[in-house]
Amino acid sequence: MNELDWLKIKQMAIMWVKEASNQLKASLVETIRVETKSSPDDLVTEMDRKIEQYFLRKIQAHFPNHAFLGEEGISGEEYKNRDTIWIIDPIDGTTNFVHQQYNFAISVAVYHKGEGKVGLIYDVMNDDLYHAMAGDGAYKNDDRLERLTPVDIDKAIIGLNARWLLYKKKANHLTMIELVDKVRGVRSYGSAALEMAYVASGRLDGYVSLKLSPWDFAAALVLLKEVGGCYSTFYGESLAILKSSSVFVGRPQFHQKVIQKFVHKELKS
Ligand code: 2AM
Ligand code: CA
Repeated sequence: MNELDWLKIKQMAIMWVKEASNQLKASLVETIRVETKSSPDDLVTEMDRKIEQYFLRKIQAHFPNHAFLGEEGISGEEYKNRDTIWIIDPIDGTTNFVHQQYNFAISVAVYHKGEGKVGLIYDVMNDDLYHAMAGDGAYKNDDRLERLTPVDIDKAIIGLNARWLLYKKKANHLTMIELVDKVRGVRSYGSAALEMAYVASGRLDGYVSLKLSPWDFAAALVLLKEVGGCYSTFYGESLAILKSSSVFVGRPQFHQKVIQKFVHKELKS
């Protein structure tokens, strides 16, 4: 197989995602070991590590020249100098996985020379696969997603974690509060990847987080690009695919308007 046959790569990735999701579902009936990482709210389970290992083994076996970056850091630092990189979150929404057994996703992206080629976000419990390949459109299962159209701020529903409304030294809680006040509704599902898949499929009009990592957003950007969705940091800067940062995604025009109205005002004051 040609190493850069993106359709084949996408099909293989889908097969692995489905197999990994079976492992995750089977684990829900067992007692899962849970630990904390950076804070008491930042959870990791043995399943996060097991699923990441599973993908790493598959990718090493089939694409030994590709690099691998996963949330649990099993691959180390070797990802830096390769053209093609797989960016994987084995469980996005680990807190939901542990506490609710619902609203968690597997997120898989393949980037080549910095460009998103394949993006998959799999809603495990609903059996909904959001998938895209560069230039080929984005899909929810068999349905092609429509191009996103603009929406007015006062008619928009956005995804936002309520913690960003709290006062913290570096956070922009007043800007967030103002944004929450002006939109029509705010939802919080607890899985950044799923929430951005909802933006790509039109269920949400925007999603904002003040801190995400590549594995949280890499696949979503591939989907969003295919439907004309906009993405940047919350300050309107381009996202660097291998760096953690704030992330703001949304419908065209709505995205720019929010940055102009709320963020730029805050930066000037
Ligand atoms: P995770 O479950 O893969 O850690 C929760 O609002 C969303 O933010 C989830 O998608 C979660 O991804 C992500 N997130 C990123 N960094 C986080 C952190 N340090 N603690 C908790 N959630 C984090
Ligand atoms: Ca995760």
